[in-house]
Amino acid sequence: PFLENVVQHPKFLSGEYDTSFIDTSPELFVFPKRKDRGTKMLTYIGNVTVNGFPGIGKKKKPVFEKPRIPKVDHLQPIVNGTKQILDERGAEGLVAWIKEQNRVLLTDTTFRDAHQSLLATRVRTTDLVHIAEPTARLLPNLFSLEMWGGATFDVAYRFLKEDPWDRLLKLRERIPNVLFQMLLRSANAVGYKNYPDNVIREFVEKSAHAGIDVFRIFDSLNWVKGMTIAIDAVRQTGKIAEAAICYTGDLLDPNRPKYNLDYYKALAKELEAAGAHILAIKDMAGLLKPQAAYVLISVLKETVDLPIHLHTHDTSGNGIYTYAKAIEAGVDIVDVAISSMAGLTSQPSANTLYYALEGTERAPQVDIQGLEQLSRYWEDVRKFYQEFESGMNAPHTEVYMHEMPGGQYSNLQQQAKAVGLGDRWDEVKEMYRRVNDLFGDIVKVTPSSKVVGDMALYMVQNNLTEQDIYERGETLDFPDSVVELFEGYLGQMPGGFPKELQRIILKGREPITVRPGELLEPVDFDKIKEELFHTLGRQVTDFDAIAYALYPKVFLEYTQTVEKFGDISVLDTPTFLYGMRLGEEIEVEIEKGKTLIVKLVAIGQPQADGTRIVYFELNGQPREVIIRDES
Ligand code: 3PY
Ligand code: ZN
Repeated sequence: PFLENVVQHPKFLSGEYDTSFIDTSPELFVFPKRKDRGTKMLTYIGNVTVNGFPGIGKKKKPVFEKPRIPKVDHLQPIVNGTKQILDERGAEGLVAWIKEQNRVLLTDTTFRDAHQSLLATRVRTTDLVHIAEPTARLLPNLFSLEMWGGATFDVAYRFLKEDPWDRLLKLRERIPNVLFQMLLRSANAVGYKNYPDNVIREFVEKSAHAGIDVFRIFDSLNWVKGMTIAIDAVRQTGKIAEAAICYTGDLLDPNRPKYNLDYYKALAKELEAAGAHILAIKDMAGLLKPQAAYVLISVLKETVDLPIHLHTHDTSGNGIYTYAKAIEAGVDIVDVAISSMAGLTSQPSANTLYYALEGTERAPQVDIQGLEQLSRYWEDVRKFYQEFESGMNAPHTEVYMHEMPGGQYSNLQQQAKAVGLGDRWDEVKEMYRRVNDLFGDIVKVTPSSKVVGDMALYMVQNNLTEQDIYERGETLDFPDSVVELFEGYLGQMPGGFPKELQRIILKGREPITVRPGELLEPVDFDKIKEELFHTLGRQVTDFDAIAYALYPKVFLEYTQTVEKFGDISVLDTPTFLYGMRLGEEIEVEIEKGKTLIVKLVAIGQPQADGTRIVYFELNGQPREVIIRDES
């Protein structure tokens, strides 16, 4: 182990060491404790059985059916797809190929936005891995699979205690033929605040290297200046820079002129000039009505010489009609989800769109039987996560009033409950819209949507009106996120910030008007690696260093969990979320070819010190673990 520590030490690797290296590096003598993976795993299972899972609590584990995995012939070669087109012809070649297609192309969001919007982003890597190869075989004609980014990165470490990079690598290995797409929040990367430029560059470079092909890049205020570093970084990697315009307001409403056709045309031209390969229209709340879609797509097709990729959410129930009109107007690619993971706050259903367009010349090239088989799998898997459903179970046209993004609805609802406003939810939604108007009609998407949500909760909780803000604002303590927005730390707003409100919120402080990245010190990744090596006592990857740079606290908590319980990403989801029933037996494949058989035999009574003994059988041998009962 000593030699292993030496050869893995960042100083050694970088060649920056001399004869004092060993004497001045005590971490070389820190050896990893001998791992007993079995005991760690039983400790996790015992703990979740006794204490429950965050967000679910202590619920009896339901009996779930084994998910129906489509039968595919593993021996056949996997059919080539868009990934090979990009690899062989490069970014420009792929763009030329898209333009040659007459049929509408499809992006499947099931692996990312669909579960971010329906299941609080909780779908785990194991459930994706099990359906990866069938997806590659059944849907080889997809344009792309959106499978990373947005909230999936943070939630993986924070709640699922697994490594999102590992997810990317595992899926890439199993899906060699379809482009992998991610959602990148420009200077906010996959976080909620602006990061230094070198963090964005490093993140993009390593993501591309690990398997991302298409980067959908948006800025939460549609501020193109805030997108330039990300666009440039993606272009440098040879991958696809898909720059997005976030759609907001109501294009055809003459009473709402701020976000009109001229606004979108100007933005589209700016993004083309900034180096976009593809233009995305990101309708994150599902506000783009059918006729507006027709007008917008028709005009943008004439404005720029880029393929256009449309993203919407089906919250209002109008999604398929909006897509039909956009397809009529010549949109190149649309975002859909497998039907059992589609609709409501998620994307419109791929299966439904197939039937809507059947027999027309723009019908997508997709195997409907494949979609149906995949839908059965997701129908089963979705049940594992039922505790994370939002409770919305019918079209919700109110979205045209509050304009909340698909992914925010259930989140803000939880936040409202947490601060005791659960029974005033209708007021919160209405206040969300009023805050939008107070802020001068603002684009609402992560993280600007979070700021609007924070302000709405703050105003409802303190019974404040717009008038109170103007009259008593000097004495009010606004949420930090609100202050940061008005300071300019998320970038600049279309048409500028409302001046008087800005003055009140900043209480005399001057806002910044430059790109926040110009003011932030670059992150020293070598230093991070050295510090992490010291803290974790193990080899540190580039991936770890990026994760730490993005969210140090979340990443360290994740590593502590892994230290305590081992790699729990290998557990099946029902066991991960609910633990085990008495007498139940499960199999856990901890590595290829190595399976543990675990049986829960008994749970002892609480002892005087607040612990319980949980009795298992591990591969037929009795094993006990001591668990602190937190109730
Ligand atoms: C995200 O940033 O996570 C989004 O999905 C925005 O729509
Ligand atoms: Zn979305």
